[in-house]
Amino acid sequence: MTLDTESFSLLRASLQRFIDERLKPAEDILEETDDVPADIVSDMKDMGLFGISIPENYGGIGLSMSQECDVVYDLGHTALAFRSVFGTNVGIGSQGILMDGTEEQKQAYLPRIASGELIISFALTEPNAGSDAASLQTKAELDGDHYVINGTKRFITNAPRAGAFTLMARTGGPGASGISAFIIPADTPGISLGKPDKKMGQRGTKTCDVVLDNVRVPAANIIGGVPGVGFKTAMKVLDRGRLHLSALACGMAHRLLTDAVEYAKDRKQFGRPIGEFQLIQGMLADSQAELYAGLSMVRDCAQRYDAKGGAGKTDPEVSMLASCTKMFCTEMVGRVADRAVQIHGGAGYISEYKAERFYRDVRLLRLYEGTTQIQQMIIAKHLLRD
Ligand code: COS
Repeated sequence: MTLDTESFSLLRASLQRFIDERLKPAEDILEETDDVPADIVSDMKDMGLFGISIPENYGGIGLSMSQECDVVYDLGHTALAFRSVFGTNVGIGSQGILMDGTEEQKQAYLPRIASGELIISFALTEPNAGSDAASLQTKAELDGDHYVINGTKRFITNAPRAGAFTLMARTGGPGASGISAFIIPADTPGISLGKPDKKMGQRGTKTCDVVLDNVRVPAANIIGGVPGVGFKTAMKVLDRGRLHLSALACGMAHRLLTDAVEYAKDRKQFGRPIGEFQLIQGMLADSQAELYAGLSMVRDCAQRYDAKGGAGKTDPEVSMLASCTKMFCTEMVGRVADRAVQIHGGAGYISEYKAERFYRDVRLLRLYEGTTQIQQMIIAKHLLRD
């Protein structure tokens, strides 16, 4: 799946314009209101952003992983909450259906996900199952041709906006092989939402608990109709998601670095712009070199992902490299953000300047879709196994 080069260049150019002309000027409104303005969401739908990763025959734009990473890199140049509005539709919410769903499920959900009519969330994490996802406790018990689901999902991105969930629950015994992935409409009786999470950063993103109390779902809502393979679906979705987030991290690193360079050229101390001081130059140069390394990893890994057949084609080597990329890029943007604050001096600690805000925003990248320590485990496991 790839969009032809000419259409892709047009898409990217109009997206970059949208980011510069509409999103960047709305960064303060986002921060103040803790929400993405409705007219921006509407424009995002018109541009097809909710469906970039969904094939054209299901109503999407059908970007390859490499193309998706380019687009997400661009989106990383502004507050991360903008991308989050459609991030779950593009990534973790929709991809399980695309990878492992039946044709009927794809037809029923993907076109509405691609258009943005339906927001879909990914519900894996629980109060007692975060990094150890295979120990999740949400239970789905068979009752005739339905499952009855009980449990609590935690930190679910876009849950307050969602019309449906891709939700992992236990249909069998302990461990990964007892887990199934369900598609669950958000208005199914028995589903309720917790209070909105108050987070360190990324204002404008929406997360909360999803509580399931005797939620009855047809057995036909298991993704692909096959119980017991939901953990693998989730892992394949996360491989892809980790690459997506790596591109986002690089975009934000570039924004932070560009802002820091501007500040260093402008700000005068000791009678000179601070950019003339070698200690400042060192921080800029380290950031640039690390960004280049991260971006090279993203591009290489995305190309390998596409070469192996794209979404859902399991390749342990590419999974491992996606973890390397996620670990490096998200840690890298943390260092770049820290230096950006440092270069801004006292102003870097004041909310009027974006360095302060983005410093908090990027902290999440090292946590979600697998912490750095989980990426280390995946990488080491691969090395020791081979
Ligand atoms: N693609 C396909 N299959 C995969 C896979 C992948 N990337 N990773 C694991 N699997 C399969 C394994 O092959 C294994 O299948 P078999 O039993 O048939 O061999 C099964 O899934 C279980 O895998 P494993 O034994 O490696 O599972 P673990 O319980 O050891 O957990 C980690 C693996 C820790 C990597 C996993 O739990 C994880 O990614 N945790 C972090 C979760 C996360 O990112 N949460 C964020 C939520 S979204 S914001």
